[in-house]
Parts: sequence; C-alpha cells; structure tokens
Amino acid sequence: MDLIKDRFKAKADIASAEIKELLKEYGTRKIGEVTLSQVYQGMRGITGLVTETSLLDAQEGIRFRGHTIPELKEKLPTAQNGSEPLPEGLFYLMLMGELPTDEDVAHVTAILQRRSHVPNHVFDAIDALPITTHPMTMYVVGVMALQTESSFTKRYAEGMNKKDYWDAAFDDTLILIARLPRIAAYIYRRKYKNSEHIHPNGMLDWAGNLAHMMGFDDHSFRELMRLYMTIHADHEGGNVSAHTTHLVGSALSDPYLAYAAGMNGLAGPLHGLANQEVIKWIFEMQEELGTDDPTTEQIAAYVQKTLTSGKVVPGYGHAVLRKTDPRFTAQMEFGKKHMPDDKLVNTVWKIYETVPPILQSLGKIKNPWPNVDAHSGALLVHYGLVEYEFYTVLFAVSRALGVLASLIWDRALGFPLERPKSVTTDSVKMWIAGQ
Ligand code: FCX
Repeated sequence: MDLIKDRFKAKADIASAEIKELLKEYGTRKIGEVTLSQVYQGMRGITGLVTETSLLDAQEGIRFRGHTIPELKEKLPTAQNGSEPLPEGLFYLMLMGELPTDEDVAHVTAILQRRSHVPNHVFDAIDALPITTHPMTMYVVGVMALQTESSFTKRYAEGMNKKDYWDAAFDDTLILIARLPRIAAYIYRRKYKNSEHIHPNGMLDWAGNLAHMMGFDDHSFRELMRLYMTIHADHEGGNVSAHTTHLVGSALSDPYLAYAAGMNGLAGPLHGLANQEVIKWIFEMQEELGTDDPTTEQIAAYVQKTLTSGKVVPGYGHAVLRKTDPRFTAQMEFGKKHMPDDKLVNTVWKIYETVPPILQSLGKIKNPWPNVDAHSGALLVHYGLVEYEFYTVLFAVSRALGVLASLIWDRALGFPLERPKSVTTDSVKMWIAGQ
C-alpha cells in the first residue's frame, strides 16, 4: 500500500503546485457566462467543478484520464484467460493518471483482497431491515454501518493536520472499495437466495469475486462483471452520484458518509435506477404484447404509449451526451460476442433501432440516443440475474471506483467546502427590475 500511496503523493504534489501556478496567472480569467435559464434548469452547461478522473465529451462520450472505452479495452490488463479490462486497472488509472502495468494491477488486487473482511455488525444492520427493503436501501445502510471503521473520522477527532486529509481518505477508500463486493453479494443472497451466503474466494480479482459471491461462477459472467465494473465507474463530476459524493466530502464528511450520500442519488430513476427501470419496462411490454420477441412496429407503438402516459423511455437521453453512449456500445459488443441469439438482448437492439427517431420527432429531447442503462439489464438476465431491483447495486459498486478516487484527489488538492450561491425568485425579479 505504501508504494502506491507514495507514488500518488508525488503526483499530487506536482499537480497541486501546477494548479497554484495556473490560478496565480489565470485565476481571474472568465470561463463562461451563466444565463437565468441555466440557473432554473438544473445548471446544465455551467462549468463549476474540477474532477480529474474523467472527462465527458458530448459527441464522443467518456474518456478516463484521456482514454476512451475502446482504448481501455486494449490497454488495461485483463484476468488470466480473459479479455475484458480489470476494474482495478481503471481505478489505478483514475487515481494515478497513468496506465498501470500488470504488476500495478496485481498490487491493487492484492491490497483489496487483504482488506476485504466485512465486520459482522454490517451484516446485522442489513439483516435488521425487512426483506422487502429495496436492495439500494440495504446497500447504503451497509455502507453506513461500515462507517464505524473510518480512519478519517478517527484521525480528525484526534486533531489530524489538514496536510494529512488525503492520507486518511486514501486509507478509507481502499478499505471501503475492498468490502463493497461482499456487502453487495450479501444483499443479493439475503434477498433472493434465502440467505444462503457464499464465502469470498481470496484468490479472485475484485469483480470476479463479486460474481463468485453472488453465485455466478460462469467464466463469461465474471468477464461481464469486469467490463460492467469498468464502464460504470465514472462519468466526470457533474452527474448526481459524483457531484453528491464530492459535495458531501467537501464538508470533510469521511469517504463512507460521502459515498453513501452519492449512492442515494444513484438510487434515483433518472440516474442509476434507470437500469432496473429499463428491464421492468421491457418485461411489461412483453407481457402486454404477449410475446418475448416483439417487432419494431410493436415496440414503436409501446414507446408512443409510454410517452402519452407522461413517462420517460428509460435508458434513453442524457444531460450531456448527444450520441449513442459508448458504454452502451461496449455492452452491445459483449452481447454480440457472448449471446448473439438471446431474444431479450435482440429486443434491446431492436429498441435501439426504434426509439431514437421517435424521440427525435418530438423536437424537445436533446439526446434521443441510448445511455449505459439501456443495455446492462439484458446481459444480466441472460446469465440468470433476473432480479432487476438489484441492478443499481452493481452500478453502485462500480461507481465507488470513480467517485472515491476523485475524493482522494479533492483532499490532496485541498479543495474547500463547496457552497454556491442561490437566489429566490423574488430576488431575481428585483434584480431584473433594477436593470
Ligand atoms: N423519454 C421521454 N422524455 C424524455 C426523455 C426520455 N428518455 N429524455 C428526455 N426527455 C424529456 C425530458 O423529460 C424533458 O421534458 P419536459 O421538457 O417536458 O420536462 C425534455 O425531454 C428535455 O429534456 P432533456 O434536456 O433532453 O434531458 P435532461 O437533461 O433534462 O434529462 C435525463 C436527462 C437522462 C434525466 C433524461 O433524458 C431522462 O429522463 N432519461 C430517461 C431516464 C434515464 O435513462 N436515466 C439514466 C441516465 C444516465 F445514463 C445515468 O445517469 O445513469
């Protein structure tokens, strides 16, 4: 651990000095204008955050430290006998800003393996919830129960020097990430498999072990988990889960508190819960049409019905993207390789042919193309993971990699409490009248 920490510290010191210089020279430069509409409409397009781990381009999609998803698939180390990137490698890339070697990834995997033991009171806290509780609620309760282990909070209470915040955030992050697969798998087995829990396999990689503890030992499912955990990890800083984690962390709430807050945002249907909503929507369509192989005409009619009932078509649209999400494409490629004849997966592809022109024809939707959530559920169903209420938990495990790597950077760069200005409509009216 000290090795990777020392390397990080050296990089963070250089970055800190560079930012200081940048601000000294260009700190008063204007980088944009803000309109009244933007203030009322979810702050779209306002640049107001620094997130080092990834950057989203509206046309091209996400780049992690400059690397696109197809590049990651080529450049990140894979498991033995595997071809999908190991998410530990992406974590290293986001944290250190450089591509890892096989050795670096093995080192991260070993750190996570050594820290993966979840204390019993976490399971007790989850078990205290009714079985009907949504898996995302169980998950956040599990994370909150684990907060007893925060060294950031302990060290803060002991008078930690602010120069050491990053170090405590680093320790908490590695422990938290190490334990999330066990918490997620525990929830899955408790809720859907009669509490027949499966012990971790200490030899497996982080995502492979998650698949194993959930009860899926198929080689290609493990590969799917590696891909899934990689592509869901980060989507720059303004999305609800990343922004919330960053915001709450800015109050010096420890990584457990900050991450749990972010995951409550991920649990919303316009964000991460959309992955469950997509499959629910497809299952309901199949039931209403009485077929598991609907034609594009039938799908088009069902889409119209969804829109007429004042609902969104889940998995389509995006606040920033204006093209097909490369995370959707990566999953489509996985489907073509591993399950080209699966009916549900083929339905997802037919929906992809059908929905964009319909949404486009409405004229008001800025992005008619599919996002990451439009595809993920169908791949999971193929392997028998049909319990769609659980899907957002998988998203959450992955998202920890990005938002927590960012949180370490936030503390290392000494970012202050976040506190933007808000206005009332009365104050806006007075401002307009006075112009
Ligand atoms: N179906 C129907 N209507 C849609 C739509 C969709 N898929 N996407 C956008 N719209 C509507 C909006 O509801 C809005 O309507 P209104 O003016 O009557 O209020 C109008 O089109 C303009 O919205 P737009 O500017 O294009 O989109 P936003 O930036 O406001 O919202 C989200 C972006 C993602 C929230 C929106 O496209 C949506 O609700 N999509 C479906 C839910 C979804 O898939 N979410 C997952 C997103 C993401 F990948 C993730 O975070 O996981």
